[in-house]
Amino acid sequence: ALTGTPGVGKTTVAALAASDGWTVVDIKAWAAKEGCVVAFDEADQAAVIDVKKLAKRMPAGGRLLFEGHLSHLLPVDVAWVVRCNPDVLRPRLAARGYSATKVVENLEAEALDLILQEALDGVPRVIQRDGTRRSPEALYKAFADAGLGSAKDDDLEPVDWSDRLPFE
Ligand code: DAT
Repeated sequence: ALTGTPGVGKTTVAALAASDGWTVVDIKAWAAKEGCVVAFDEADQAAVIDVKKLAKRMPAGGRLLFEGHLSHLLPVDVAWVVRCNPDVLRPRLAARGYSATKVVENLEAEALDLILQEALDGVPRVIQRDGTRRSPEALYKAFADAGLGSAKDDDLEPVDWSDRLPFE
């Protein structure tokens, strides 16, 4: 799984992975195709995906990379968690036209390690890398170089943006 808070750089890394031989599955598009988009959250302005139903439709084998901020909830072997300093993330989210509430929610999620914690709860091996000061190419390489062996330990580059909390 290639996961992380919206705006951290997942899609950018996914494009590089695709050109390096990975089969990339965009979770949102795949969920729509499988009839697993169950609602639209108006407040969140986001599709609600039935991840449990989607998990039952997981294709097997190959170098498959599931990309999206819910991908770590699928029964994957490894999660790549992309991180980004909230100061850098904020203008990216604002540029997407997100509401002020949605921007703050995502910045809080990033500073609280929300996706990392979820990934650690459910995925056998978690690799975390900070994309804040890395080019997309360097970021992809940082994940690819960590290897994939499911027996290996988690490999978490430390980040701490808790001093930025709270956001407004
Ligand atoms: P995500 O798929 O996690 O929502 P994205 O790949 O669409 O994020 O990237 C969000 C924006 O940030 C986009 O304008 C590209 C830019 N970006 C992504 N990775 C970057 C990096 N390593 N350095 C600088 N900018 C980056």
